[in-house]
Amino acid sequence: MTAIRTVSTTPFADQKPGTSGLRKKVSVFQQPHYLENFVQALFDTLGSCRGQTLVLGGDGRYYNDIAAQTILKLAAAAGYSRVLVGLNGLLSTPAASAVIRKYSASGGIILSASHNPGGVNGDFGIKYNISNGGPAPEKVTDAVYERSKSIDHYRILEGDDVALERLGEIRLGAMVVEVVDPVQDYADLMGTLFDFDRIRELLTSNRFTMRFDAMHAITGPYAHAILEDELGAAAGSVMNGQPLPDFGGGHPDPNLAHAEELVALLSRGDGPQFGAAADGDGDRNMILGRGVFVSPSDSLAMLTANADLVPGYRAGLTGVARSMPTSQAVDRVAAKLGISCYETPTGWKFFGNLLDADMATLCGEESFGTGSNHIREKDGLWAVLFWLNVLAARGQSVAEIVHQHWAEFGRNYYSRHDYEALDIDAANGIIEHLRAQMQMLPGQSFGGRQVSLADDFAYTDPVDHSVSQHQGIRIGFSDSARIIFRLSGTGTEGATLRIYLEAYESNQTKLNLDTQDVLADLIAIAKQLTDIEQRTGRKSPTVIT
Ligand code: G16
Repeated sequence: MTAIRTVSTTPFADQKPGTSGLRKKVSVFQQPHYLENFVQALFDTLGSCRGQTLVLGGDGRYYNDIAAQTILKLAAAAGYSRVLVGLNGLLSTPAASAVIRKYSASGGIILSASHNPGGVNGDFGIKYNISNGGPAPEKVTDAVYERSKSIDHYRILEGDDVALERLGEIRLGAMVVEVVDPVQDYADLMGTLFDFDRIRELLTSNRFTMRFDAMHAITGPYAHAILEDELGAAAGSVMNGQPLPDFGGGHPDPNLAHAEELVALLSRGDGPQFGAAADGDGDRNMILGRGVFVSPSDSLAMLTANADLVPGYRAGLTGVARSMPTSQAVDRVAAKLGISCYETPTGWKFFGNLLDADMATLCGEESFGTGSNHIREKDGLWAVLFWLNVLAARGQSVAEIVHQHWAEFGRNYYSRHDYEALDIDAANGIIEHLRAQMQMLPGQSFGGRQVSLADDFAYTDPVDHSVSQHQGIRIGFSDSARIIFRLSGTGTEGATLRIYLEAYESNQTKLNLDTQDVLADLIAIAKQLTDIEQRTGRKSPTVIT
C-alpha cells in the first residue's frame, strides 16, 4: 500500500530562480525539505496537476538520482497521471524539450546546474519547462519564488524508490512512471532536420577527422549514438563520452578555458579538421576548426548565412534572435537576408514567444548557446550537426567558411571578461556606479570613440508585451563598438560581473588580428568606467572567453 503523507515545513528564503532555474551548492539542496519545498511550491503555482503528464530527467550530476526519486513521489502526491522519465533519470536539456513537445506533456522538470561543476562539493539545480518545451517565463518563476516564501507543508507519496534502470512502465500509487530511452526521440528529430547521408559521407571519408568532447557529461550517449553509430564517425571521435556524477572533476563548460584538451588537439597542424564540445546538460556548444575558434556570436551569424544548405531550414528563416550581449554579427546577415533580428535579454526563456509565434527560426547567445524552432532550448549537438551539414555541403574547411564570412560581412571582434566570486555588495556597487554615469556618457569621447548610447537595457516582449527591466548596462559607440556590463544570474558563489566587448572591423587587411589586442582600448574604457580595480582589488578577469 502506498499512502500520501503531508509533511510540515518552513520556508527557505533563498529559492529565487536565476537566469535558468534554481542553482545552488549540492549541500544546500541536501538540507532536509529544501528540494521538496521548491517542487511543492512549483506544483502549487501550476495549479491542478491532476491527470497531467510530466517529463523528468537530468544531466546525471551528483544528487540527480536522489532528487529524481523524491520528485517522482511528490508528483504522484500532486496527482500527475504519468511521468516520462529518462533511463536512469537522465535526459539532456534539449532532449527533455523534445520529449515534452513530442508527447504533449504539460511540462518538465530538468535536474541540472548546466555548465557549473558537479560532485558532492559542486552545484546542483532544478528548472521547470512549460508545455512548449521551453524554460518557464519570468511570471512563472516569480510566482514559484513567492509561493516558496510562505510554504508550510508538502505532500509526498510514501513508498519504495522506482527502478529507473529498465525501460518500461511502473506504477507509483495511482501514477504511471514510464522509463523512456533518453536518446531515441532526440536522434529521430535530428534526422528530420539534417542531411544525414551527406554528413555520413563526410564523416566516413578518409580526408576528414573530428572530435566531439562530451566533457564526461550528458551528451556522451547522444554523441556515441548519433555521430559514431548512426553517422559513421570513427570510433574515438567522441572524447570523454562517459557521463560521470562529478564530470571527472572537470568544469563542463565548453569554452577555450575549460575544454583545454580539445583546444590543444585542434591547434595542432595535424589535428582533426573539426572539433566541438558540449556542456553539462548538453545545451551549450563550442565549435572549432583546425587552428580556428568560432565565437558563439559568429557561429550564429554563420549558421544563419548558410541555413539554405540544411534541409530543415531550406524553406527560409522567418527571423533570427540574439541576446542583447551577443555580438551584432548576425544582425548583418539578417539585414542581407531581409529578415527581422530581435534583441532579447540574456536567458533562453526570452526566445520562447518569438519561436512560438514563428517570428524567429534561429536563436543564439554569446554564452555558447545556439538553437532553433525545432525545440525550445538551445541545443549543443544540433549546432554540431548543423556545422557538419554545412561543411559537407560546401566542401570547405571551417577556417575557409569563417574567413569568407568575415570578408563578406566584416568581423565583429568579440570577447567576454568575467570577474567571478566577487563580493556581492562590491558587484552591485559597480552596477550602481555605471548607472550613475549613464546620463552623462552620450556624446563623450574615449580614445577617439564617441559614445552614442548608454542605457539600462529593458525589453518589451513583442508577443505578450511583458516588460523586463534592468537587463544590463549597454554602452554603444558611433563605430558600432559596444561594451555591456551585467551580473550573471547563474553563479552560486558571490557575484559574477560579466563585461562583454565588441568592435566591428570591415577593413580586409585587419580581419585576422588578435581579438584581445583589437579590444584593448575597450577593455581599458571598461576598467575606467567600472573602477573595478579600486572597488574589488581585482587586476584582471577570472575567465576570458
Ligand atoms: C543559462 C541561460 C542562458 C544564459 C546563460 C548565462 O544557460 O539558459 O540563456 O545565457 O545561462 O547566464 P548568466 O550570464 O546570467 O550567467 P545555461 O546553459 O547555464 O542554462
